[in-house]
Amino acid sequence: MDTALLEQRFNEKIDRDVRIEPKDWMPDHYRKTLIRQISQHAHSEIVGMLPEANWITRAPSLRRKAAALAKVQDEAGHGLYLYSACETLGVERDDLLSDLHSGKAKYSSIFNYPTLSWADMGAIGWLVDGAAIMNQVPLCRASYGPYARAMVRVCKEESFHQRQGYEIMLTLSKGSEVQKKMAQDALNRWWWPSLMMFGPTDAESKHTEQSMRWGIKRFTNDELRQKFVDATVPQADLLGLTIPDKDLKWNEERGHYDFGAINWDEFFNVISGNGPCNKQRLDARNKAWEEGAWVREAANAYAEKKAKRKAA
Ligand code: BYC
Repeated sequence: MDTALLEQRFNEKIDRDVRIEPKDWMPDHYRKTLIRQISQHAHSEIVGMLPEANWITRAPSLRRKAAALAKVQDEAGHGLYLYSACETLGVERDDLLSDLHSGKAKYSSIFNYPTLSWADMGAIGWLVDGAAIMNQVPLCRASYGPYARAMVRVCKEESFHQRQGYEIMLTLSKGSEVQKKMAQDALNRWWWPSLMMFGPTDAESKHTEQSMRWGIKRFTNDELRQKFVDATVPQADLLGLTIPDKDLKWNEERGHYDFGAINWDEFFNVISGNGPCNKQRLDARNKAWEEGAWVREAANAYAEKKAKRKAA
């Protein structure tokens, strides 16, 4: 069958909202866009484990420690589902990881900020996982089957993460003056980076238009950012905390909150590798990769031995 006909069939499937599966024909650009987005997402999950893992030993109670451990383990699992989904597109996991380790591949800007206090665990769960859910629920309807199916489970776990984060914030904001101050300070530091997670404005976004046409993305970056602000402001009110934006105001006419200007210079600086923790995060991933070499070797040796025994 010639390429034009294959492309026509592919487009018809997209128009009818029929899922594209690994063995189906797909345009090269569609495949590459998926590999880029899914691998960046997978990297974000495993780099996202680092700022929180830092607090497991310092969690203030056994209950908090167990929840933090479960959350970090879930993130490792999300990384695995996503690397597996990416492999169905014909790439090798080792190559994806090597791009992460060399600094070539991107991962979410948010994980290049430091976690300075316990309240940051609350703010990350509430805001960062909250933003992740806002972005990822529509991805459960993405046009590529393995990605969409991976997202269903990821979103269920993310909603547990968001709730545990909000509960930490609730406890702190109803606690002593010092605890309330910690919660406010964490909100002050995480609010703007959380808004940046949704990516550049629609006018600046390189990939949105094509990804929307292919049903990889279902909403634009600005649409999701607005949904997040609208959902989160009442949650901050309930906590009795103040969002650090003097321009934040309900707009009766639009039926949305207006919010202040985002510092896009900061965002582009962070995604170019110059954020406060980029180097630390990549060093930690590289160290984990090197120190885990014996596990990979042992697993390979075991698999080879098993295959030989089966063949004998
Ligand atoms: N950070 O054309 P655009 C999580 C890049 S957290 C870094 O709009 P696209 C978690 C973008 O890659 C989140 N880079 O791109 C939560 C592109 O660069 P390249 C992970 C960013 O793809 C808690 C350029 O800027 N979630 O899961 O249409 C604990 C232009 O952008 C960012 C996902 O990855 C950013 N924030 O839209 C643990 C969700 N934003 O590739 C883990 C899936 C943009 O041309 N991904 N860039 O060099 C998506 O939905 C989309 O990829 C994005 C960006 C909305 C993020």
